[in-house]
Amino acid sequence: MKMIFFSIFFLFIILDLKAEDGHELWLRKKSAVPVKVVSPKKSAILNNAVKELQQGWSGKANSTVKLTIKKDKSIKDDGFRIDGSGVTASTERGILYGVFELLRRQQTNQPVTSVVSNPSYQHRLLNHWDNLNGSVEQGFAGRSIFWRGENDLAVTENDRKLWQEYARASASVGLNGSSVNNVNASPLVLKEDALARVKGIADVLRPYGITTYLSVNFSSPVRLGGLKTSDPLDPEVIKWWQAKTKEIYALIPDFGGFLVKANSEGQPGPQDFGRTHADGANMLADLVKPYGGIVMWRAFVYSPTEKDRARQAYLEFMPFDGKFRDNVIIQVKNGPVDFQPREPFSPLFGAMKKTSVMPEVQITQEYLGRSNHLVFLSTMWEELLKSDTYQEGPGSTVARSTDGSIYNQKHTAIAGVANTGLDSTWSGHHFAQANWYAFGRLAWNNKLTSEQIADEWLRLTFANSAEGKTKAVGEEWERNFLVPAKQMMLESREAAVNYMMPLGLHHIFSPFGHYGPGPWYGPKSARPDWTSLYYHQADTAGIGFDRTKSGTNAVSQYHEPLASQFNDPATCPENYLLWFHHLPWDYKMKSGHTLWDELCLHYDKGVQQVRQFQKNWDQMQGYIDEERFSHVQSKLRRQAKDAQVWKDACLLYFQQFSRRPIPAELERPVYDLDFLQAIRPLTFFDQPQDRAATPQR
Ligand code: BDP
Repeated sequence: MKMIFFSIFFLFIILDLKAEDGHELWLRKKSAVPVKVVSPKKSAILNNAVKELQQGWSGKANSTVKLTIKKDKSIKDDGFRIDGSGVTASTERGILYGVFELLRRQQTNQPVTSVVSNPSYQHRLLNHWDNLNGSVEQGFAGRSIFWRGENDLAVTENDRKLWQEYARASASVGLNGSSVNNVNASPLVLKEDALARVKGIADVLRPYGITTYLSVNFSSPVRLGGLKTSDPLDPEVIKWWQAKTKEIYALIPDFGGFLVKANSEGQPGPQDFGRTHADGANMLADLVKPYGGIVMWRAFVYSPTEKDRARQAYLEFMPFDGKFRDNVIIQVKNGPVDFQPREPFSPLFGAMKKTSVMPEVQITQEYLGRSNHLVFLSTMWEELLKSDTYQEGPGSTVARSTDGSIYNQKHTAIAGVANTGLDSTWSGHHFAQANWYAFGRLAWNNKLTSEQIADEWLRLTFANSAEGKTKAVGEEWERNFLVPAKQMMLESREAAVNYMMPLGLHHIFSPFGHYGPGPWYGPKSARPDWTSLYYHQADTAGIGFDRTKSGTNAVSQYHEPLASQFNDPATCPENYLLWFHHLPWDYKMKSGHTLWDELCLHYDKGVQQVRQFQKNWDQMQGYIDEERFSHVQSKLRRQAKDAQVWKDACLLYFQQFSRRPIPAELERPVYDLDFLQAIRPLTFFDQPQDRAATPQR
């Protein structure tokens, strides 16, 4: 008897824990009360909206919620109005987003007052860098959710279930597009059998209002079609793309369009045939236009011969401003180099006034500790969106110059490089889910604060997950979990900048996977702009990349007053100082410290911040379920080790040039430089106890 009792007891615990493996993201099952929903008609999207209300209603029991579709001047695109009677929108998608917003408000204890909400961007996309063989470029959460193998393309019930969960999660934060394969695109994605799978994906995403897009390889006409050239002006090439486009739209009538990485990092493009980015983009744009499709053409270009990588996209794209079709959107990474822990905004924002320009941010943490480090990226994107370009006077923020507020763009859009994979957590770290969530929320409303986003996400993701009732949601839970966890999230990106690359330093990674430090990396044989030495330029005279007017003059790509501000070390914001300046080690900082001392203080602070996260987290035990608690705890331990490695590696390496002591009050390095230069931090410190492996699906 006792035995049976205990077995049942343990079974309950197991079930309970399993329910909180993180797979349900911010959409954990809620205890709903009955609600009556009046829907104008039956349709795939509306049925989902009704289902969400019935599953998640926590308002007054037996209320009636009316869903109304009608034209209304104040409601745009996918927007909606919520009021006492229900949700009104002009599209079915709008109803779905309104329903999710209504439920979110209920679940996060926000007042459900009358509200009209319109999205900041028309197209809100996740870009999946997923390969057909099932691997994910810069993916740190297991294998692809979309692809298993080039010869394993049949769609299974499991696929459909997972894609549905994915689509629901994305829709719940307002996202409406997914490009489902890597920008380093295999031509094989356009083969008949692969397209059949893409149709399978599109059919599952559609009922959640998600449009499907594909990345295409510019030399597909040669590599797949057997043509002699992929020259975008060649009539045969155009014919080939036209037939392909027709084939795709026959399968997927609401297909969104193409995403293209051309003449970048070895990818083929129009320049291979003496043509321009505009020639290439316009050719594809003309073909998808009759179907209402768009082309997102990436501006991520740089070559080994340009003296400053940060200048290249601007130099290459500005001459074509106004030369692109109105259904081409130039997709620009947030910063001029490559998703570094901190970069100033790309000078293309606001500068291309006659072209649709969309920001691309990276949700997957390629340069921010992968899925090992807790780094809430919302603050980074908020910083980007609020950056003032001054292009049309003060207040011309990146947000306003890309969302149609300033320029008359035919299309507005934003993309985030996804962090999803088959890991049961989806994102490899429970807190990395918050970055997917935050991206969607900011794409919907680029004025939201990270504070609000973190607050919502924490409540939705963790509230009432503690097994013991006493610690479940309430004032105590808010004080002892919500507040410190939010604080940690909001501080986490700055902490990562501190222990990795403070004061404007950038791209000083180990060549082994952009994970650990490698400020020493710079073999003679390597392409200079793929070495750390190129970016930090440290010598006995000082440190930093001189992009001033007397350096590479990258500053002049910014509108005044920024160009002058960045050009002068006295007015350049200190967090961009070494991005724009090469300064002596004894340069006096605003704090009164020398540059060297300030650098030491930042690295040390970063380590201290992560140690504090650990201490705070430990005190949160019991306020959430044990499974997720201990997973995060183990990840934080790993992050603390990595932060120490970063600090020691960078300070000991740079000290060889600064020839100055580490300030006496700071903790001393614990590793030797020789040792750190000899290891690969990712694998060396990947001890089983720190791996916190989560099941793969
Ligand atoms: C870099 C990544 C590389 C991507 C590239 C891109 O290291 O894997 O293919 O960006 O954005 O950050 O195309």
